[in-house]
Amino acid sequence: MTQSVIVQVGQCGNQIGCCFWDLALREHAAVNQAVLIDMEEGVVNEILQGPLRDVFDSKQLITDISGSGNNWAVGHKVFGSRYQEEILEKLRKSAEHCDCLQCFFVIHSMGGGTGSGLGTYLLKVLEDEFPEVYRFVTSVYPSGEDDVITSPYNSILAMKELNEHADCVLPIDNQSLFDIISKIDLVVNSGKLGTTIKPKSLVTSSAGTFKKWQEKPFDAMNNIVANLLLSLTSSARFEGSLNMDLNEISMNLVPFPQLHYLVSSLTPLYTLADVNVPPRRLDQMFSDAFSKDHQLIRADPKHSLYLACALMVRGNVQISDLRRNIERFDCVFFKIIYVYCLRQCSRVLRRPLCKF
Ligand SMILES: Nc1nc2c(ncn2[C@@H]2O[C@H](COP(=O)(O)OP(=O)(O)OP(=O)(O)O)[C@@H](O)[C@H]2O)c(=O)[nH]1
Ligand SMILES: [Mg+2]
Repeated sequence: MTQSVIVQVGQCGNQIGCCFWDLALREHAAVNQAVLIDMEEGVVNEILQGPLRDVFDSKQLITDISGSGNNWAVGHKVFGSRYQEEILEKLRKSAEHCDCLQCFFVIHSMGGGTGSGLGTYLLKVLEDEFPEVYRFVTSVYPSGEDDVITSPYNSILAMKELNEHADCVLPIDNQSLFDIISKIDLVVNSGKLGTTIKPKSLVTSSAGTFKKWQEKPFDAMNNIVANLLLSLTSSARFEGSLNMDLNEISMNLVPFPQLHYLVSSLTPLYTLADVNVPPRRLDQMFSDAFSKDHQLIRADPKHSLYLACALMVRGNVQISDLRRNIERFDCVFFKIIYVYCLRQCSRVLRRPLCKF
């Protein structure tokens, strides 16, 4: 079985990371391989005092006091060179614990200083030090109304580094997360919970919000991202003869080295996740996966072209139902489709279809 080292950089990276660990630990108690980095202490200290404190190795944390002040250059240039050796040493230590290191899984935001500046500096360091190990990056992009005034500049500067030094990027748009949460709030507050949104669905469940007693502004949004990462990594976290590694996903979906940004979507979002999915629900889930309402980044692929597509299905799903749906969509707009089916996290079906 392969392993990944998770690198959580900056406030956003650490908050989403912890939400993800909370969910992952519910699924199975595993050995943790994570390095937590933030150039201010607040978020990491909170983690150390919270319910996840025993999950992280206190020797694998790196913090400073001032933060990067939402300045990409401070994170990249100042803290990058100052902490390079210390960070590398901790990354090497984590890597040594892995029998078969599959990838570095970096979580950060684009809009601040540390995650954006230092996070992307690390990608170059990882590339030099571990050229064979994939760098898979989850990047949170600022919304139009972001209160960090420098976020557009930080994002552009970080984007250049992602282009050059990441193997695969999963962009998450805070605006999309906000829209999903707003839709939920609207329905929940109108008292009409039922037909579209069920209690304990992915977005209304508090699982993954590790500080339930004191909800923070990003908790609900982070819960969605953590659920996406949970599904994405499930194939790597559970044993299974046909399971996919994360780097295999990138290998199949990235046609050219710099075309490495994936549009992600998640379903069910509004209804209760069910292990035994009836065929009609499955059909709806397939349709939802390609609708704008379920995407975690604002894009409309229906008006463009899919170069490659991966569908990761968890639960007790019949292969025949999957085939039927692939054929249904193949006619509409797919050029190439790869399907990964995860049956209770233990089986993956891979079936490339080429249609030109
Ligand atoms: N989705 C999400 N976005 C966040 C979260 N925390 C911050 N952000 C966004 O991230 C950007 C700010 O970056 P932060 O991660 O706070 O900054 P940082 O990396 O800690 O860097 P400095 O604080 O400047 O040292 C803004 O666009 C915020 O909207 C979070 O927990 N979830
Ligand atoms: Mg910060």
